[in-house]
Amino acid sequence: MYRTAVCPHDCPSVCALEVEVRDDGTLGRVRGNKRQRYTDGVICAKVARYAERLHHPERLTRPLLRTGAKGEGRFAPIAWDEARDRIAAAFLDAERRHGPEAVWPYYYAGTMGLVQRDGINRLRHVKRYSGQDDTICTRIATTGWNAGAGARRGVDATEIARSEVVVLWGLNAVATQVQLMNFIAQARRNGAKLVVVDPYRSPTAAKADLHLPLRPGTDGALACAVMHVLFEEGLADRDYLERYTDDPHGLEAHLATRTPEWASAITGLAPETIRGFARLYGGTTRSYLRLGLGFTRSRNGAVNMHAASCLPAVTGAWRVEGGGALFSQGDLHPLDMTRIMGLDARDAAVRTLDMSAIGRVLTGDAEALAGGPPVTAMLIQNTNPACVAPELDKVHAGLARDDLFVAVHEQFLTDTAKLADVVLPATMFLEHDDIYRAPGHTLLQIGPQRLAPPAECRENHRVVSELARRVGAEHPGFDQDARGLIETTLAASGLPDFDTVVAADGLDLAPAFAEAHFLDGFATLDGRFRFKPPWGAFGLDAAGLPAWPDHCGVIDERTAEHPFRLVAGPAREFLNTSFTETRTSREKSGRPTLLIHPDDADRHGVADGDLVRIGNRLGAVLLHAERRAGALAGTLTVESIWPNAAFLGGVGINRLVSADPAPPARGAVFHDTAVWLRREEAAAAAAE
Ligand SMILES: Nc1nc2c(c(=O)[nH]1)N[C@H]1C(S)=C(S)[C@@H](COP(=O)(O)OP(=O)(O)OC[C@H]3O[C@@H](n4cnc5c(=O)[nH]c(N)nc54)[C@H](O)[C@@H]3O)O[C@H]1N2
Ligand SMILES: Nc1nc2c(c(=O)[nH]1)N[C@H]1C(S)=C(S)[C@@H](COP(=O)(O)OP(=O)(O)OC[C@H]3O[C@@H](n4cnc5c(=O)[nH]c(N)nc54)[C@H](O)[C@@H]3O)O[C@H]1N2
Ligand code: SF4
Ligand SMILES: [Mo]
Repeated sequence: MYRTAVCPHDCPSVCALEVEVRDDGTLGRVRGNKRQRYTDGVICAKVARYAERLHHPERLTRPLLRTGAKGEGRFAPIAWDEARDRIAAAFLDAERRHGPEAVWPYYYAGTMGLVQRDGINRLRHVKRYSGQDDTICTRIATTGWNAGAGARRGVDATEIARSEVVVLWGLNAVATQVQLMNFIAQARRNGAKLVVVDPYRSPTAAKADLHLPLRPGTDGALACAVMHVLFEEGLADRDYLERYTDDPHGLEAHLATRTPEWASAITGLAPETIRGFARLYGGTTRSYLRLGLGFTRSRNGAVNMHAASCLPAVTGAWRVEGGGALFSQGDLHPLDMTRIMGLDARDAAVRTLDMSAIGRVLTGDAEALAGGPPVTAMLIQNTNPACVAPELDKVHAGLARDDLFVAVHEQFLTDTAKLADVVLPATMFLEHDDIYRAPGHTLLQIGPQRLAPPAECRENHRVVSELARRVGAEHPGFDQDARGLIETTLAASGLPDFDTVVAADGLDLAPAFAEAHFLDGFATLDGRFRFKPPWGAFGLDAAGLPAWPDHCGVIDERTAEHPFRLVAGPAREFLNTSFTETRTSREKSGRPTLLIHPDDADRHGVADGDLVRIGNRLGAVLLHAERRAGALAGTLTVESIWPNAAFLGGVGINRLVSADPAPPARGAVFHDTAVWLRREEAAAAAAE
């Protein structure tokens, strides 16, 4: 029998699923729900074989207590009561010694379900534990988008089917958002062109009519030169500009010197390529700009996102169906999250720690600790920082501290769980209730429990609520079950109830055409798109940011010592580090591989399959090379995020990634890394 479900993984698509529940209560096939208009029956291959993950023999099913040294990975099963008591005792002890800020609940979006993901904050707020600044993924992009448009919403992605030009900017849709390729295929049947802006020949770039392989971190320059050409060649919509934007004349004057030749020196793209792109983009208003996250993971990412988001305001593409832009639908119809997150108990005076700087926080960096006490106790849910966070060596050293107690609630013994004192087994999405919104589309969906949890697995909400009781935290949210929290949240948000939403395959929150296209005005104070953003309003660190769209030269530039730029993006068969535990995903992904331009490879005597070492001030990483054309010389790419053990040196690619915050509002700079490279003799490498 097929039952409806919602994919919980950290993916903008948040697909509507149909899952086969077999008579024996196990999971059979998984397919996309054709009735939901965004998913339209299309899902990714890794979730289509979900039974491999859900019924995995290595899945955690019992609480574990560390028996060996930290990080050694030796554990013994214990009873839930004992596990819970140990965590509660450690939290109370930390509080007694250093105050509640010594406890740091840490989480991210391993599940996107609002109850199971965000509920940990209720415990945090009620207990005044340290806050978490959620900077690891969307912060830079959100800042840059909101600088211009004011709110995270935009043109429905299904309109792509009616577009004449589709631009995927820093977005690897084949790997990270497969439905977009479905809509793009429909548009292309009517002659639409696909443009991909990406430093490397990603699987998506390989399918493009025009691929712009610019240098990483130079998108602001490209966007400026495109706008320069749009003004110069009469492709700007002056009527739209006067009605809907803040200062079009100031922008045009500023762009006078931002020529394709100027941008060519920065981006590495030929001036004629930039002109060609501008003419293609400006030759129609049915141009859809789908702005991804990849190009924002640089120190200048907010400025670059803002610059790119200016394009449809210059051509007036927002006016027509199939025209305009989308970064995220995250701000459509805000939900009242008070009950789930315990917002009514929040104390703004409690310190907030930058999650991306977890390595610095746990190794006692005073600035990262915001002048407060050390962190000595943690509960980690839905995230694997020992693999995915920047400055991995510091993360590992911090998590291995003897005076730090770490509980990890997980589905598998991840790199982070291996460093824990207590490991708790978690349910998977089909084993609990939750409610989901989606960055990539407009549907609010509920995924009801469809299967019984195996052995002793428990959902996040239950773990948090039971821990709350033992540490003396009181809030009505701890007394409700997940379904109750969902009902409360829906009612408080003025929405229909649980059963109604499930029966309807989700609730479509899509606004009317004019609102989606910002034709009633942008979400800014005066309703105008801002070419000249008030950067200071978005964060404390706005001093060096340019007043207008521009190239902002704060990236980790190449130097004689570090002549390459490294992009470390997601891999198709993994979802961050999820699915790295399944055999099929691992086999299809091969091994950690450095993609290198053939000219660079020749210069360094590197052949396919050779071992190379890349490094910077933070350390070095060893991996196998593959010669791949399609990027500019000087750009290296690794499709990751492989577990640490997959690397010969035992530490993953984020050893090289800095935890420096991007201005003005923080955010992790995963694709902003200058490195050196050398070919390694196999014997020396094997000795590691
Ligand atoms: N299969 C799969 N799907 C995923 C994930 C995964 O790991 N695997 N991760 C999920 C998560 S958490 C997220 S946040 C999303 C992210 O999904 P996307 O929005 O696609 O973002 P990224 O994958 O980080 O980067 C996309 C592309 O940006 C390129 N890029 C890097 N630097 C630059 C630059 O300076 N300029 C430009 N123009 N492009 C640049 C990268 O080479 C990459 O191909 O995907 C989600 N979906
Ligand atoms: N080099 C490099 N590093 C990156 C990135 C990159 O592009 N390049 N991307 C960054 C980005 S955008 C992100 S979002 C992060 C993501 O990094 P993570 O947050 O670590 O990624 P996930 O693999 O999505 O989820 C982590 C864990 O959540 C667990 N989990 C899933 N559901 C549940 C549940 O219901 N309960 C519990 N307790 N656990 C659950 C999974 O088993 C998984 O191990 O990585 C960042 N790191
Ligand atoms: S991982 Fe993304 S594309 Fe795959 S099923 Fe889940 S939401 Fe859809
Ligand atoms: Mo992410």
